Amino acid sequence: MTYPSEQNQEMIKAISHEFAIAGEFVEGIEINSGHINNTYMAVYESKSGKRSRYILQRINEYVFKDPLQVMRNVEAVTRHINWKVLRVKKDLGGQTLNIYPARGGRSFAYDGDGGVWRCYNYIENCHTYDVVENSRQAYQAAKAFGSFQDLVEDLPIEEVTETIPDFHNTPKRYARLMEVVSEDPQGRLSNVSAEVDFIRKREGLCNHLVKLAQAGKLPMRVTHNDTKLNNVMMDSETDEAVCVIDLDTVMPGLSLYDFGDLVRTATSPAEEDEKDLSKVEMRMSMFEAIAEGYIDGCDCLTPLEIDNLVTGGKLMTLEVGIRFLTDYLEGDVYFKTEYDDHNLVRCRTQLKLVECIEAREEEMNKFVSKVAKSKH
Ligand code: GN1
Ligand code: MG
Repeated sequence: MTYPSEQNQEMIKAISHEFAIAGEFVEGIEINSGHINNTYMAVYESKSGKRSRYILQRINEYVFKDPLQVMRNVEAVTRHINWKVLRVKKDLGGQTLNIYPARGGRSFAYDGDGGVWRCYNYIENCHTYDVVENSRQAYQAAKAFGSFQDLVEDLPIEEVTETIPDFHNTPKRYARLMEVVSEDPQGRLSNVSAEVDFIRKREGLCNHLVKLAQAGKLPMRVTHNDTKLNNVMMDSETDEAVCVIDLDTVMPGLSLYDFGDLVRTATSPAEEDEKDLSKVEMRMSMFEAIAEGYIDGCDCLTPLEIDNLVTGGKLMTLEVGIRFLTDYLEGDVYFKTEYDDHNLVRCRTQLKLVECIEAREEEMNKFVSKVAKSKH
C-alpha cells in the first residue's frame, strides 16, 4: 500500500464522491496488487466518528474492451451469490463483495477522462497471500474457489458474457505467440529461443481441454477464470477463506481453468516473478491440499472433469507462461511490469513449474483418483 500524491488524493476523493458512500472522505491509499486494474482504498468517517473503508477500481480498458459488460457480469454474479449465501447456504458466515451504486443507480461511474470506475466494500480483517505458507492455507483457498463454483452452478450461463474473447483458448494463445515470434516486433526473440522451443514441444497439450469442450464432453460453466491464490481473502487471525474477489473475468469457462490456476499459484514456494528458478517447485503436500479443498468445496464436478484436474494445472501454467512470453515479445503492452525483463522472468517461472508438474504428474493423478473415490 502507498499513500498517493496530493493530486491523486483529490482524484480518489472525487471519484469516491460519485458513489453512495456515507460520511466524509478522510484519505485515499493506493493498493499495489494485480497486473491489470488500478486499485485504491478510500477511508470515510461518519458523523459519529466511525471509519469505513471502500475499494475503488478503474477498469483497464486495454484489457476489457467493454467495461460496462464487465460490470453487468459482476452484478449478475454478486447478486446471485448474495442471494444464495443468504437463502440457500444459510450457514456461510463469510463476507461477500457488494457493489456500491453510483448516480442513477448504476454500478459504475465515469471519471473526467471517460474511465470506468466501480466501488466495493472493503473486506475487513483479512489479507491475501502471494505464496502459500502451509497446506491449510492451500486447502482453504481451493475450497473457497470450489465453493464459488458451487455457488454459481445454478446461475444460468446466459447471464454472463464473454468479456475477453477466447480468454482461456490455449490453442489461440499458442497461435498468437507463434505469430509474434515470426514478427518479433521488439527484436527480443534472440533472448527466448529455449522458451519458444519448450512451448512448441507442448502444442498438443494446448489443444487438449478445448477439444474436449468443443466435443461437448466437458460442461461449460460460469467460472471465475482468475483463481490466483491472492484472489481469496483470508481471515487475518484464523487463515480461513472469507471471500473470493476479482470477479472481472467471470464468464463462461471450464472448471479446470479455475482448478488449474490454483495449481499454478499455490503449489510453488516461489513468487510468480522469482529469478532463481531452483526455488520453483511443485510441492505435493500443497497439491494434495488444493485437490481436497476444491473437491470438498464443489459437488458438481463430473468424472471427466476430475480426471483432467492435473492436466488443467499443467495447461493453465503453460498458458500463462505463453501469455507472459507473448507480452514480452510484444513490448509489455498487457501486464503491468516493473522492469524490462519482468514478463520474461514471469514466463520462466511458469515453464519451470510445468516441468515440475510433468515430473510428478502420475503421483498427482493417483492422489486425485483416491480423493474422488473417497467422496463418491
Ligand atoms: C492477471 O489482474 P490479475 O493480476 O488478477 C490476468 C490473469 C493472469 C494473471 C497472472 C484479466 O490477473 O489472467 O493469470 O494476471 N488477468 C487478466 O498473474 O488478464
Ligand atoms: Mg484479475
